[in-house]
Amino acid sequence: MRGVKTVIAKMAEAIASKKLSGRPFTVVVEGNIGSGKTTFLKHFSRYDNVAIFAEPIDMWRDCNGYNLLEYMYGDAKKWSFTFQSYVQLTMLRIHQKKIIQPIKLMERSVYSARYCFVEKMQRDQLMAPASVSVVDEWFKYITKMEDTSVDLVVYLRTSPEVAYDRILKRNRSEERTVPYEYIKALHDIHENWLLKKTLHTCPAPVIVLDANLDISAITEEYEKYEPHILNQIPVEAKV
Ligand code: DCM
Ligand code: MG
Repeated sequence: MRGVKTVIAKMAEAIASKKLSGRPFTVVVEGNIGSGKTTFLKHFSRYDNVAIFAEPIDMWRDCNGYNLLEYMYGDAKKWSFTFQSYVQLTMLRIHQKKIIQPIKLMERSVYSARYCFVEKMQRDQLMAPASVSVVDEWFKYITKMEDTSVDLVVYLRTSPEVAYDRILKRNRSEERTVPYEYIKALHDIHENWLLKKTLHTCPAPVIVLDANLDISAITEEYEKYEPHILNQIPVEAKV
């Protein structure tokens, strides 16, 4: 009888561990606008064991016909709350997506939405304190009730100048009015959140990549960090 109890206890323990619960090793790619997240995701699309989820920007551009991204950049005071509410919903849906692959690679997360973008809008008073508190109540509920856990954060670290230059070059219509100061402030927020760890909380260990490198050199940088992502080698271990 005792033996059976021990076996059951051991099984319960194993089921509780993420391997048997079926949760994939979840990696989120974070970084400033223009830091090269899409290029990073493209690199990993060659691996069959990785399920890739780009940011749902097409949904933000077309919420039942409304381009919320355009509204937000056009009149931030009026639309930031609406936009970030929809970002939170669409990001949650990606966190919830079930996959068969052992590794899940996501572009951004509910965490950067709250800790970087809502943070910036709050500081600029583009979102009223009451609106921020509504976002926060949803955020607390979502992260408590749903499995939004993350195993690894990949921080694509750029200088604000490089990120801004790339934004100008890619010329996304909604982002035409984004000033350099906005990118610099978002840079500082990312640095404080993921590098200095002085802002909010980090959802997982962080690896920092030099994302200033141009396209010809960046593959080598990606490959250097691949073992952490593909083989789940702990961040502290040298690769
Ligand atoms: N964005 C935002 N708030 C978020 C996430 C993204 O305002 N929570 C904006 C920043 C960019 C665009 O959406 O304009 C996403 O582009 P990228 O992936 O290049 O950063
Ligand atoms: Mg992108």
